[in-house]
Amino acid sequence: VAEIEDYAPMMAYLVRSNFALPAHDGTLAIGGAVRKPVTLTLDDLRAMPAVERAVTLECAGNGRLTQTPLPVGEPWGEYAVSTARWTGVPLYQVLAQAQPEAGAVDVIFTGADHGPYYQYEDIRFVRSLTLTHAADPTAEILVAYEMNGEPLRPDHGAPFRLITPRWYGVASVKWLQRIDVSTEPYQGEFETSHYMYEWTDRPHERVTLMRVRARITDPAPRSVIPVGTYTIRGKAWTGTGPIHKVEVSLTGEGDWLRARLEPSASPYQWQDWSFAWHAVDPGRHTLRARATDAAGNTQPDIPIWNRLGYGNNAVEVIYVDVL
Ligand SMILES: Nc1nc2c(c(=O)[nH]1)N[C@H]1C(S)=C(S)[C@@H](COP(=O)(O)O)O[C@H]1N2
Ligand SMILES: [Mo]
Repeated sequence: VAEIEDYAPMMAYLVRSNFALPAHDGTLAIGGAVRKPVTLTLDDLRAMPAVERAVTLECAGNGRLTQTPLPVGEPWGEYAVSTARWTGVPLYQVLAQAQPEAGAVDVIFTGADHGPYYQYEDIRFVRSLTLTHAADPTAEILVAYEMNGEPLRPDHGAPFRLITPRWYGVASVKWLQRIDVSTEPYQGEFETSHYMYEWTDRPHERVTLMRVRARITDPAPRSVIPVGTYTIRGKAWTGTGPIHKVEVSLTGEGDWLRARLEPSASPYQWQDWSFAWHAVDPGRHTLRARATDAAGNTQPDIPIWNRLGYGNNAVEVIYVDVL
């Protein structure tokens, strides 16, 4: 999919790591509640049939800055989402080699990175998925070793990482070092303490699927455009896709007009949308874009506040001047 490169105008590919770049010994150990523990190298993974998937990853802290009061955490403004082509082997095939035991419930993924974190002197980056999800061929989770046709770069998790489609980026564990099958539900720091929605009015929830969201990529906020027809363009994505519709509002009043939506180029990749705006009135104009997905989810007008500021998918509002 050559056009992946063209997405660069939206933003350089994001890098988000909780710790310093780790050393990795080049092996991936699969153990725990399995009948046949195995250790694989990059060559072993490359010897298995490769698959390639275009996947959009968004950091769950994307857009945190627009929440009031400002939540704690990395102050992501608007740029923590991107799409790349990932090559690797299906996770279910890697798991099948080790033969999970009957009665196993969770699969624990350990990254090679570690360091001080809140009350911990030294903690590793660890995340889990249920065995049902991890071993489901249709979930299309990858152990990926290439990004856009190049060996994975150190920042992005070399030599190999998990790519978990539809979920926020945190579920795509980089510098993957161990996969352990567990007969107990896993309760790690990075899924039960951080990466939790701490709602004010209902029970806390784990951060899982990406929430539906549209972004305007053109025009840029605060730009000046000439009187005439201007094609507004953007991207829309969701963890419960595909996107069903994108609407724009041009007055600040919430009079929603249907945008043209391109079909998905792949099931896990953002979709392009556009709207031909007859920008005939000089002056300042407010533009909004709102997506609705196949599951009927749409975007709120105001971010839904949670203490750690995750999953902000409020409608984007920009203004431009027509001259
Ligand atoms: N081992 C490890 N994997 C990790 C992280 C991390 O800190 N350590 N950060 C996660 C988060 S929060 C995000 S958003 C994505 C970002 O992936 P990228 O840096 O390749 O864009 O990696 C995820 N995988
Ligand atoms: Mo993230």
